[in-house]
Amino acid sequence: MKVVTFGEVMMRLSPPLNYRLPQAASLEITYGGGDANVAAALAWMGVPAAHVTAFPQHELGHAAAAHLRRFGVDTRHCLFTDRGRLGLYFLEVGASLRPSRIVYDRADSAFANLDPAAFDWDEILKDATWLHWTGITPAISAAAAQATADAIAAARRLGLTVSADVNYRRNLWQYGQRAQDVMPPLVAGCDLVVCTEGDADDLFGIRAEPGTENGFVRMSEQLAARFPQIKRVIATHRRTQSASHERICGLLWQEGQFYETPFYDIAPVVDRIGGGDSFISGFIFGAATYGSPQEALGFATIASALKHTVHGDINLVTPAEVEHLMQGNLTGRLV
Ligand code: KDG
Repeated sequence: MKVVTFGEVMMRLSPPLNYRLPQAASLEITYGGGDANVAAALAWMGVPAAHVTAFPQHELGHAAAAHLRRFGVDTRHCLFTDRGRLGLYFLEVGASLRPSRIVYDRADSAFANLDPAAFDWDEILKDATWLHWTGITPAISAAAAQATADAIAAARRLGLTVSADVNYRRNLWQYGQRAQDVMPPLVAGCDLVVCTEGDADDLFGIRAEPGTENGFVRMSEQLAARFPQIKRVIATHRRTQSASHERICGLLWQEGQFYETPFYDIAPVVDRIGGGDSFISGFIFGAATYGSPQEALGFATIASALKHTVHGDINLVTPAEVEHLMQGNLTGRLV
């Protein structure tokens, strides 16, 4: 198995502890991006994984690439260009009733300005088995959306499994094309999607009651009817109690069958960024490792729950740590 992901990587800057941004005298640096986080979590779990992106051709771009390599990600197909900057995002970690807050500073990035013709997807994907992308990627620019379409088309030609985390970020779609027009043909090329009932409504006009099992099943059936390539739909349902207390369960629809996990309590939440990326990376790992869909879903949900206890964007947990909890060594609370 080899997984390839495609999308922007940003520098993440956070004040220490629970300081607010205007108070911060120093900012801690790490790097992340929805798609890259999936590659890094998989590489950390021992699955060959490559990330493809465009970085600026200077120390910051090279530092971001080195960060991914540190966890085992293959960055050999990344472009280094002089067409823009490294995007930044500032993260204030929340506390109690105050939720986390993100401020983006990512306009004119090397990724937004990428040249789609610079990626030879047949070459990049030639020894891969799985392509994963998120809805963040085509939101960044028309060029990024074109490159996403090219990657999906090559993956289909080469017989890869294609997955997407639909992840509709309304505030990112600013380049003049509508997500409602761009996303459907991209999602049509996917075998597996992560999708919430809210995103299905906003993007595809699919109505289903949010946050309920029936709503999830109804949504999944409608997604599969509209996009016949889709065979599996996964999602988490969350019950956010406070900035430091989350409850999540996993749901899977697979060719007409429905699976779910219990709710897991996570308290205290150390870092919720990348929880969704950990869910899909866990599912990719679980689907390749276990015979049963229920086990794959269980692995994904516990991997995602564990991510909330790990600082940074990337889920640095091992299969053994997840499996230990899958074997019932938990009390309903992951602390
Ligand atoms: O899923 C985590 C991402 O949101 C984070 O890594 C930053 O890619 C990012 C984005 O665009 O918010």
